Amino acid sequence: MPKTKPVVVVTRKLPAAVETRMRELFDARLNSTDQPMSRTELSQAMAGADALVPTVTDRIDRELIETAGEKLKLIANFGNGVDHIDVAAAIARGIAVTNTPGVLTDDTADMTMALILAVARRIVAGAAVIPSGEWSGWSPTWMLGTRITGKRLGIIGMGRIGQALARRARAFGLSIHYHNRRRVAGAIEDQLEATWWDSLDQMLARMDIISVNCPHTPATYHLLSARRLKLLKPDAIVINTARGEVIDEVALTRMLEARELAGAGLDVFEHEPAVSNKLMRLAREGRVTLLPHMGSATNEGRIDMGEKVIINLKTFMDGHSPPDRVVPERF
Ligand code: 8YV
Repeated sequence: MPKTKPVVVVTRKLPAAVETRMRELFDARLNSTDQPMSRTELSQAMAGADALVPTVTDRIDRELIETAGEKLKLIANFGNGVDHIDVAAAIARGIAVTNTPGVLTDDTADMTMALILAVARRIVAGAAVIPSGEWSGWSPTWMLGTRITGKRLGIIGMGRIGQALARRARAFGLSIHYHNRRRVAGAIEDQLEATWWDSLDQMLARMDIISVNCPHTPATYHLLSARRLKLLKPDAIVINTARGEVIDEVALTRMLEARELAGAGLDVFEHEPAVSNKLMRLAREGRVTLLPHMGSATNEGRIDMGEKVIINLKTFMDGHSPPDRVVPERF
């Protein structure tokens, strides 16, 4: 008798090639409508599945994990960040958690660089002029932005994405500074010509551009607090392609409104998908650039992420340790 395939519930619609492979390998329960699952639907899925494939839009908290059935042994996240999953609760219940590191590094670093340029050089406001039909011609003092060459970039979180951003930023003539829990290897620092700041406060006070590239964990929640944001120079800009929760968004908005900061480029928000009216107003005024969590949104990236999920599922189902198991020390 053929062995029954493991039941794998996927909470959102994934690229076609990924879904096809999942159907071949597993009893894949796919989401053709792409409507996020309700809590009840998630709970039902977790009660009957062998593995769950959630995304950043699913909140897999302790309460939900407690409703999991005996069968559920793996949460194979489609995405790198796992702050929407109570990993400790899952592990305590004997459920392994995996993620998809590495494959979205370059795309996210590209988008971070794009936001730096967009904010400093007013690309979004400029791009709206011609379609509006209101361009009357060039002027020496119009649409002036800020030169990025020679400026200081302070990267918070020098992991894969922080380092990929540093490589790009150096090519644009920015000097690289970083704050990280641990100083990175000397060889990496040398290669990136990066200056380590043990004190985040001291780094903040001296940078022209700050980019948040660390994961959201209990230790990084509101790392850029109201107090720390006040340390920034009034002509500084703040970029975030990591997680909204790392910045006190209310305090950031207040400072932008008061012109205590030059601008911000945000791809992530504290209460996604909700974005405050105040931030939206600042965007309409061309003072901030807001993107709808697009950092890793490339066809290639999403296929690579799906393939990572499949490798994690398959290895686990075959009785081995999956390559991207999230271990408590790492989150
Ligand atoms: C993903 C991300 O698109 O991987 C991450 O941590 O933030 C995004 O780039 C998202 O997580 C998919 O679940």
